[in-house]
Amino acid sequence: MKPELLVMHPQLQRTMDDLGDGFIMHPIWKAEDPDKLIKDVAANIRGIATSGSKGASAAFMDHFPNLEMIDSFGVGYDSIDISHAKSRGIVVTNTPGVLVEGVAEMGMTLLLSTTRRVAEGDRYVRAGRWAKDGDMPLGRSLAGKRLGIVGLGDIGSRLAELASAFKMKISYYGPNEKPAYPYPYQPNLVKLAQDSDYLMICCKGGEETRKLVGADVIEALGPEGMLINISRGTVVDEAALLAALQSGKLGFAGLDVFEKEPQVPAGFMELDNVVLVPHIGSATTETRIAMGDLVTENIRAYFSGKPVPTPVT
Ligand code: 8YV
Repeated sequence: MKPELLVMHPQLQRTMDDLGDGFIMHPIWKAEDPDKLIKDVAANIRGIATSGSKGASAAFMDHFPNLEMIDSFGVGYDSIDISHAKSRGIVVTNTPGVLVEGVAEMGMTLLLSTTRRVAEGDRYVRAGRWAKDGDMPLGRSLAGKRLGIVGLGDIGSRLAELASAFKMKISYYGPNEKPAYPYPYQPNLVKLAQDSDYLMICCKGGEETRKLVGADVIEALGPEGMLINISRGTVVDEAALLAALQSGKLGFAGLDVFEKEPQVPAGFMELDNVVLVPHIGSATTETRIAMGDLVTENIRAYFSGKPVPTPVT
C-alpha cells in the first residue's frame, strides 16, 4: 500500500508529480475544510510535508497516531516541536545547504537596496517626483563599512564572503567563536552593534534567540546605522525596531522576516527608511527547485528504508 502524506505547504508541481507515483498525497491547501480532511485521514498519515512557515506543533503531530516522519521545506525548523517529535520517534528532515546562496544573495540585496535607497527611488520615479522635486537624497556605500553578522553559520559565512568582495569589514557574534574563519569574533552583541555600521541577522530562530536583538542592540547601531534581518522575525524586538526607526534612533532597516507573518505592523509601511519584502530569501526558481528535490529525496529515502539525506539532529 502506498504511504499517505499530508502536504501542508503548497509545493512545486514538480515535487507533487515526483511524489505522486509512490505516495497518496493530501494537499491541505486544496481542501475545502482542512479540519475535516485531517480528521478523515488522520489514522492513515505516515508523513507530513511542512515548511518553516507552517511548522508542526506537538498538538498537531498528535492528531496522527501513525506519523513516522516530518519533512520540512526550508532550513529553519523553529516552528517544529523537535523534542516532541523525538519523544514519539518521528524522524524530521529539512533542506539545509541548497538555499545558502539564495538567502545570502537576499541579504546582499537588502543591504544594497537599503543603502542605495532603491525601493524609495522606485517610488520617487513612479510618483513623478524626479521631474518635480529634482534629485533624491544621497544613499550610502558598502565599501569600507563595518558589517556585523549575527550568526556565522552556512548563510552568515557565505554572506561574509559576498560582503568581503564589496570591501566591507566583517566581524561576527554567535554562541561560539569559529576560528576557522578569518573574521574577528565579538562575544558581546551590543558591542558588535556599537562597532558596526550595519548589522545582518542570520542566526536561527526559536526560543534560544527570541528577541536577542532588543532596544539596546538597535540603539547601539545608532542614527546612521542599519539593521538587516533575513533570519526570523522573532529574533528582533519588532516594536523596539519600529520605535527606533520612527524616532531616528536607528537610521535604516531591511526586513525579509517578521514576527507574525504575513502580518507586518502598519507603522513600517509609513517609513521610507525601511525596505520590506515578504519572506522571499529562498524564493528563486533555482533554489525552490533544489529545496523541492531535497524534500522528495528525504521522503523517498525514509519510506524505502534508507538513511534520510538531511535529518534534523
Ligand atoms: C522558506 C525559510 O521560505 O528555509 C527557511 O527556513 O524560512 C524559507 O526558506 C520557508 O520554509 C517556507 O515557509
